[in-house]
Amino acid sequence: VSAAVVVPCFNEAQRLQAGELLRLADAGLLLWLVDDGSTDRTRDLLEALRTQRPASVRVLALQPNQGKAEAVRRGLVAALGQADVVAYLDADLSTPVDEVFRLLEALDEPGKQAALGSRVARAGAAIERRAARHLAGRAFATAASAVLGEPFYDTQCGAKAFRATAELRSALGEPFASRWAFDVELLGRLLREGVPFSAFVEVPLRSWRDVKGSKLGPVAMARAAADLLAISRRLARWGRR
Ligand SMILES: Nc1nc2c(ncn2[C@@H]2O[C@H](COP(=O)(O)OP(=O)(O)OP(=O)(O)O)[C@@H](O)[C@H]2O)c(=O)[nH]1
Ligand SMILES: [Mg+2]
Repeated sequence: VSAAVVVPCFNEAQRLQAGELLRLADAGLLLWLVDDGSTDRTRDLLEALRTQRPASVRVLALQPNQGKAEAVRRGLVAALGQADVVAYLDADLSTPVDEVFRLLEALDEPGKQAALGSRVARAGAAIERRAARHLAGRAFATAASAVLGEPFYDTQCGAKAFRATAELRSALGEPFASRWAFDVELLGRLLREGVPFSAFVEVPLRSWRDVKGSKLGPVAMARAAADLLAISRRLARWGRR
């Protein structure tokens, strides 16, 4: 199976870990690095990676900054034609590279179309999230699963993989209305396209950590909550049709 991994990058010059990212390329995956209108040296760093692995690294440069939702969507659309499986991964590697391989393995199970990293704090795993973020994240995830009408445990993890199906293509057909809760919108769109809940699998991560330099503050979190309401209304409207 060929797989492509989209990494959205906005001013990531400080956090980018070239060596780790290249492990994906060296494992035979196609890397789609999306520069989301960065104003630091991100673009140069991404181009340098492409020069190092011309066969397995692509750079998509968006200008000006579009936001993570659009950066991920554009990357996935670009990757769709070239791979059987497309994934995305936060540039700060809060979710380590090795977990991507576990997501891809989960998609090998018959009938699975989407594998979602799930930050389940549990014995035997190292899920390091500050208490406040953990609580805010749990509250958000609970609301998100209510909106979707299915018991997803963690909609917001920045690592997800999908089979490149016609349903995915339609779900990515137009920009997300939500800038901050686009993961929820994407899952909602897939369900709406007829992907059964049983085709999703959440993979409890072995390791995840908060990486310093997050650009998501309380304001963005409030916006994400507001986005949830809007997504809920849109899904309800669609349900009535
Ligand atoms: N904040 C932000 N991130 C962007 C944007 N465009 C792309 N990204 C990427 O989105 C990913 C997540 O950004 P982070 O700043 O780490 O967000 P975070 O607060 O850690 O959020 P979580 O990891 O989802 O908890 C990174 O790969 C960013 O480079 C943008 O416009 N704003
Ligand atoms: Mg992060």
